[in-house]
Amino acid sequence: MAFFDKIKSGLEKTRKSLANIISFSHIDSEFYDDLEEALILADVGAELSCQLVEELRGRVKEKGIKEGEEVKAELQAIVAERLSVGELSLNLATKPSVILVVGVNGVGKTTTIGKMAARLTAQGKKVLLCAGDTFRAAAADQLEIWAGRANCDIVRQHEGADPASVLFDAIAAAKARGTDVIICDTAGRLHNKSNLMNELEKIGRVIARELPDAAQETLMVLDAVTGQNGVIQAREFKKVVPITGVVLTKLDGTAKGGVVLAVTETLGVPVKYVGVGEQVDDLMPFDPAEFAEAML
Ligand SMILES: Nc1nc2c(ncn2[C@@H]2O[C@H](COP(=O)(O)OP(=O)(O)OP(=O)(O)O)[C@@H](O)[C@H]2O)c(=O)[nH]1
Ligand SMILES: [Mg+2]
Repeated sequence: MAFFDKIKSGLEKTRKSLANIISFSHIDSEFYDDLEEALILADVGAELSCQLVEELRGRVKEKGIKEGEEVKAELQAIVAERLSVGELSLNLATKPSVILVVGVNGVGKTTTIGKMAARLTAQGKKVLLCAGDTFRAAAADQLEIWAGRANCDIVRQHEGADPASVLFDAIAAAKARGTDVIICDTAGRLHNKSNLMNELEKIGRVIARELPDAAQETLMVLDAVTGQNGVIQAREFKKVVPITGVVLTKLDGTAKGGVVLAVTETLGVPVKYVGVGEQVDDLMPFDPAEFAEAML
C-alpha cells in the first residue's frame, strides 16, 4: 500500500474537519479563526497554528485567492514547506555508520529498528543490531527476534550491562565483520530521567571515540498518538543528544497528525520515517508533500 493510503485513514478525522471548514466557509476572519482552532485540535500546537494561519492569510491576500480549493492548495503548500527542513534520507556514507535510536518507553524504538534493519538488508547492506537497552532482559530478546526477521546480526550482553560497553563490543564486531550499518537500541525508561540522559551521553562519547569519522544518525522515535506530549519529549532529548531525524510511529492509528509539524518545528530536523503498523514492512520514508495532502 502506498504511503498516502496508509496514513490517510489515520488522519481522516483531521482531514475531514479541515475540509469542512475550507469548503463551507467564506474566506473571512471567522474562517481563519475556525481554521486555527482546527489546527490546534489536530495537535499542531497553539503557536504554530497561529503562524500557519497568518502565513496563509498573507498569501491569500497577496495572490487574491477567493476559492476554497485554492486556499486548500495554498495551505498544503505551506505545510509541505514547513516539513521540508533537511535531508530526508539517512546519512550512511561511511562503513560502518551508526544509527542511534532514542525515545521514551513504548514509543516503538525496538520495532522501528527491526523494520529499518529489514529495509537496509533488503538494499544489500550488512546490518548489525546493538542491544543497548539493557534495562530489561526482555528488551534484548525482543531485538533478537527482530534480528531474525531482518536477517542480520546482533550484539548483546546480560541484563544490567553498561549500554556503552555493549556498543563498544558492537563497534568492534562491526569493524571485524565489515558491517555497513550499526543500529543501536536504547532504553526508554531508567530509574530516573537523569540516569537515562547520562546513559545517552555516555553512548555518544563511545561513538565519538571509537568511530570519530563515522556517519551518524540519531533518530528520535515519537508515538504520533501522544500528540503534543511528543514535543515535550523531543525538547528533553534534544538537550543531551544531537538529534538528526525523527521517526513518527503509530500513524496507522488514531493520530491526528499535526504533531508532525510541531515536532519538526521544535527540533528543526525532518521526520525521516513513519511507522504505520506492527509488521516488518510497516515503515515508510516520509514525504512532506504527500503528508500535507493526506492531512488536508
Ligand atoms: N500500530 C502500530 N504499533 C506500533 C508501531 N510501532 C510500534 N508499535 C507497537 O508499539 C508497542 C511498543 O513498541 P516497542 O518497539 O517495544 O517500543 P519501545 O520504544 O522499544 O519500548 P521500550 O523498549 O519499552 O522503551 C509494540 O506493541 C509495537 O508493536 C506502529 O507504527 N504502529
Ligand atoms: Mg524497546
